[in-house]
Amino acid sequence: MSKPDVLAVAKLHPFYRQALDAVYTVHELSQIKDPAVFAALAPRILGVAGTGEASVPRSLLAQLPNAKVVSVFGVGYDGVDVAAAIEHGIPVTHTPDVLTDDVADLAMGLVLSVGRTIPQADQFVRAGRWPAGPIALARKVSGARLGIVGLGRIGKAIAKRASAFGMSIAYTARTEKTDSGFKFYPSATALAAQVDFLVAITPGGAGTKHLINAEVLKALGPRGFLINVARGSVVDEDALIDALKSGTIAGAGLDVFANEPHVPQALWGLSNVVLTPHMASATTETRQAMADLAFANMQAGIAGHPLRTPVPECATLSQS
Ligand code: NAP
Ligand code: 8YV
Repeated sequence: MSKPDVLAVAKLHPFYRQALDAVYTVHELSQIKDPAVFAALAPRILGVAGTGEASVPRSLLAQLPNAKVVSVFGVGYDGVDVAAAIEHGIPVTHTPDVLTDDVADLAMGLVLSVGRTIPQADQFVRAGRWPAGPIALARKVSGARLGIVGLGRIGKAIAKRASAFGMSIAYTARTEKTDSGFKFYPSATALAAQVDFLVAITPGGAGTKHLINAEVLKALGPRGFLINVARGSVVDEDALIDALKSGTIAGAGLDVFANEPHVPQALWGLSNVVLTPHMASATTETRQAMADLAFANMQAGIAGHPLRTPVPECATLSQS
């Protein structure tokens, strides 16, 4: 008997792909070049598999009359046109919580890396420069002021870690969290002016595009560091490059970029940045947990069972 068909709209992580392959026939959208072939396949597609960065536009959803779920391997789902998915009665799921610890760990790793210049120090030793004299002094992290842009699941986990470093914590978000015990600022600019390290950890998409702009960077100031573990779209990358070059801010730790996997060459040569390749959730343990959850959501969606983790906008849709 042939296996049910699902559509992969991005290169899937092997853990997710292998789980899907065992039960479904997985068709890779990027490999279907002939519109007639796609038109013939489309009515058979029961589920759509994507990643946190994958694009699932209205035009694609409109061609999948029998799709029952979009299962995203990632907590962010800014590439999915959720309004269109709801209109077509296709619930969207994602993988919250299981990656929170890892992303918060990497955010703190970047705070420590930029503050204490750990990657630069590694290069200093490897380049044989130590015998010629000591490395330049770094910045103290313990006790410094941390600002979190987006106090959600991951933002709170970052705050927990930073508290253990004796950092003072403030934040901005769409709404004040009075039970958090942290000081709220109504804008990223107001927050940036009061902190040493500013960490962006919001969703991507239109609502947060260039939330961190030239004005925010100016407020962060020449002793301030920016950490971005959110989405590349959240930061105005051109303004950031200008700010890093001119000394408007002290430095940056960046896990996400506007046009991944391409990182502007202007950033490569800057000694005050630490760059990582969108790897905040990339541990074996977490990627397995994400794959298990994304697969469970796919199976539940196709079987018409309750979804494990629908995105908030689809919570009611998935119950009907
Ligand atoms: P979450 O629990 O939904 O938290 C999102 C937070 O962002 C909320 O506090 C929300 O404010 C805030 N926010 C949304 N729009 C905002 C705006 N315009 N201005 C200020 N704050 C805003 O999500 P999460 O699980 O923490 O994940 C957050 C994001 O991290 C994901 O969507 C993804 O983009 C990113 N991420 C990146 C990686 C990576 O590999 N680098 C891995 C995982 C996640 P309210 O609470 O007031 O609504
Ligand atoms: C993943 C992410 O790297 O969860 C997210 O939103 O950005 C990351 O965990 C990504 O989804 C996998 O491609």
